[in-house]
Amino acid sequence: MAIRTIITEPNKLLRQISKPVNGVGKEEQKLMDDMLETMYDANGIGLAAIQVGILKRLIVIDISKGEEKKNPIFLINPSIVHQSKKTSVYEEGCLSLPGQFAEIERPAECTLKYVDLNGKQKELKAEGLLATCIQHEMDHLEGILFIDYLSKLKRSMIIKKLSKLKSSPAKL
Ligand code: GNR
Ligand code: NI
Repeated sequence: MAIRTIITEPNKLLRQISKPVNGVGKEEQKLMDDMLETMYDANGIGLAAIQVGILKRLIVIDISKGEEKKNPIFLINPSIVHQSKKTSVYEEGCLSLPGQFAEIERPAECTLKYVDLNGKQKELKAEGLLATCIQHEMDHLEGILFIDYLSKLKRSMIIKKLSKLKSSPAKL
């Protein structure tokens, strides 16, 4: 296992569309292992491969809290088959937008199809924080970030802040 570097905005890679994976082999398993370790190290609840610079439709998620038993979820080539009309609002953060948070409205429930670490087709119905996290991660696969749901002004302010942060020697 290894911790990989998380790409932050502004970076063109974060706007790329990730490519479907053809089967689950050692390479994918190793990468998802690294992604999980990288996510835990950064205290995140989800991570898409594109955030470590790999254009593959791979996601790791674990919304368990500190004391609780770890509960990692591995999603390969996920696709949403149903989203509820009912929505919910969560304050979202993103490891690729360090220090930035905003309330985002999304469908409260979603059902998805995906391939698991063993290459098996699975279905999952999610609600609450898990549903929000899944949709946030699946947006990454399409090159979408949560700031895209904010006004143009708010979005450009956040990007400006982050580019300043990158160029300043006193980095966070
Ligand atoms: O760590 C994360 N927290 C979070 C909180 C609310 C909604 C979504 C997320 S995902 C984020 C990690 C991340 O950037 N995943 O892409
Ligand atoms: Ni994110």
